[in-house]
Amino acid sequence: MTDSRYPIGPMPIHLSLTPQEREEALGAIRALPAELRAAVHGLDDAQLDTPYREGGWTVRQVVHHVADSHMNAYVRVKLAITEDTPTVKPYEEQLWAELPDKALPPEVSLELLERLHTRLMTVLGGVTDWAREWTHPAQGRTYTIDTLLGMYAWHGRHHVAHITHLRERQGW
Ligand code: NI
Repeated sequence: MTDSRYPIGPMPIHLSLTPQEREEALGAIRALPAELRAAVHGLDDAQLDTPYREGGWTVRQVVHHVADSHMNAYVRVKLAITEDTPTVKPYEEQLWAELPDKALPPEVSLELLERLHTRLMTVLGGVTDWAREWTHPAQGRTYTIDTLLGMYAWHGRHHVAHITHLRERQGW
């Protein structure tokens, strides 16, 4: 049985990646805006407002959530590069997903993600030390920029799969 919440399995937490794994993760992050755009292509408003699973976010909320999350990713990467073991700021993603911007057209967040990932990929292109650390206050341990790569490569695919699996199930 696959858990509809975790169509590609749980988020990986790696402290270091091999050069090959890093290239793969960078490729996934680079590809995400186009893959998310393709995942929602052609959906009408009623389809966009359909939960991807019972009790879950709508397709529209999933798209806006990816933008919320990856804005935080961008900030976390820049903090990790520019400060010594910074503590990142967690956020209440469920509450963020209920704010009034949840009703905007997905296009707003698709364009945001395209621009954001251009900047994120450019920043990542300058990283020379993938082991630079950061901490998460809830977990009380340190992670690395490699950890962020693995997390956010997974995160984009995870949410794209929510949408593509819904479309398969619905025959959309
Ligand atoms: Ni998420």
